[in-house]
Amino acid sequence: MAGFTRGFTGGARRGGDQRLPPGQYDTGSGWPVLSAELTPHVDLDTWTMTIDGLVEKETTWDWPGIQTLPSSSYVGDIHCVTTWSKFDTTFAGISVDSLLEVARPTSEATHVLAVSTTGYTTNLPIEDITDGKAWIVWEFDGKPLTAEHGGPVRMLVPHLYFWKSTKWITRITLMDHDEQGFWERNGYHDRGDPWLEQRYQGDA
Ligand SMILES: Nc1nc2c(c(=O)[nH]1)N[C@H]1C(S)=C(S)[C@@H](COP(=O)(O)O)O[C@H]1N2
Ligand SMILES: [Mo]
Repeated sequence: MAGFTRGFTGGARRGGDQRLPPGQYDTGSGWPVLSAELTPHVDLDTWTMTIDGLVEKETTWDWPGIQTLPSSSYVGDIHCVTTWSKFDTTFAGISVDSLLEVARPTSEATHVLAVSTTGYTTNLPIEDITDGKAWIVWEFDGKPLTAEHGGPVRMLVPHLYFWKSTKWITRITLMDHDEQGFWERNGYHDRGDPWLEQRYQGDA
């Protein structure tokens, strides 16, 4: 059709899909479950969350203790590397910043390993979990987070691919180097920015 170029059409479509990172589709109201391990039973009576490694004050919170921290929520999108994205999610819990404020990372700390009760791990640069970019959450859409989705308590790092959001979180260890976690050792990217399409080792 006269007046339209391929470039214009492509540009218009990109404009319409602005919320979708490259290569992703909108999964709609569904929420797929992706677990490498069997869903564990985590009892809140014995649950703990620890910040350790390169910190001034290694600290462990129990369930009543962590709820004394200021509540914080995330409203927005999540993106899984298997190409689904989910729009307008609402998670509630606390900001990782409130934990680090207490534990105080030393100046040597550059990266963290987020550790699940199951042994699942993922690595993150410290900048990706500070300044309001990461949460420890226990509610989804105003209801307790279900076990299959990481309940009672999971991590949430929504600006990175969702494998960085450790389910059944129990520990964040501060380190002076990057150390690959479960999926990173299995070929996935060390950082995982969906907008840069950092899916696999070797991607930009
Ligand atoms: N402990 C643990 N956390 C995990 C995973 C896992 O297998 N085990 N999978 C990751 C991946 S690949 C994704 S996409 C999300 C899936 O979360 P969901 O099952 O709530 O959708 O959790 C991430 N966190
Ligand atoms: Mo994923």
